[in-house]
Amino acid sequence: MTRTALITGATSGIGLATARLFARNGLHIIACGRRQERLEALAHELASLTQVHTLAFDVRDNAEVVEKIASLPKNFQQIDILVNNAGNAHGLDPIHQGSLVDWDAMIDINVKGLLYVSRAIIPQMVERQSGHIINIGSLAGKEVYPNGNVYCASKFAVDAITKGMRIDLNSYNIKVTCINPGLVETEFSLVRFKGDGTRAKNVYRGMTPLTAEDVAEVIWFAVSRPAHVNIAEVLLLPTAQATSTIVKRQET
Ligand code: NDP
Ligand code: 8X3
Repeated sequence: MTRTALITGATSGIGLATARLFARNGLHIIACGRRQERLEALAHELASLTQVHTLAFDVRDNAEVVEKIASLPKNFQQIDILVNNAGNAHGLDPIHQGSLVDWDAMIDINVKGLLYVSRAIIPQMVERQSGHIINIGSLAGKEVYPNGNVYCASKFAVDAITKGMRIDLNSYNIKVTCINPGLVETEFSLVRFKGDGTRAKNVYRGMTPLTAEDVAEVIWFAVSRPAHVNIAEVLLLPTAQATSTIVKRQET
């Protein structure tokens, strides 16, 4: 039977590339995000490849998360793969100067939002005793870098939640995977720097970052393994990146 994947943050970057790759491989897609017009464009783009349903909601709003998932039409109600990808960094400030609005956004989206979506979907996987959860963590969830403080904390939380899921869901035959990328050029830095395109571009200056498609390929590899294989976690870096702070750049 064709599997259905629900992908959060499918309007941009890693989530969008994953939706496209999953669709090319015939999976049915539930594409989520807040930007309705982008979801509609994606549904239109993928319609000739597979069955697509879109859900526009903010992962911060648990009532909306529950309502939207409950609204799925019958043929999309069974979710076999959950890709918890929605998230961003907001700001890059030392801890004593950080914005509380930015801190709330990162904790509410990257941590609580991932939990809300998971809580709404995992019970059906437990009942069926099958399913695969892919959490998108980060290199920032493995090491802390200057001014990364709360973003790193949110991704360390994703790492801990992933490990907790794997333990608690072990007896239900549910796979849990964490994909941890380093620098990926998406809208991520544009969001982090509040639309400042020059600052965002500078993050990737003089080096070749990962693309969203590079990450999507690893996600696809994880979901396409045989039933007895779980890719527990992957750390995926651009060749030019050794750690969060050691990046080889060609300076011009
Ligand atoms: P993008 O900014 O390109 O994509 C972020 C996605 O998250 C968008 O689709 C956005 O959709 C969605 N999103 C953000 N906030 C919310 C919200 N409140 N409710 C619902 N959806 C939301 O960034 P990336 O593709 O790079 O990021 C995807 C994931 O990858 C994130 O978890 C990020 O932390 C992680 N990551 C990114 C790295 C990078 O260098 N780019 C490296 C390591 C990890 P919309 O705005 O339509 O709601
Ligand atoms: C995104 C990668 O290094 O900008 O998680 O934090 S980094």
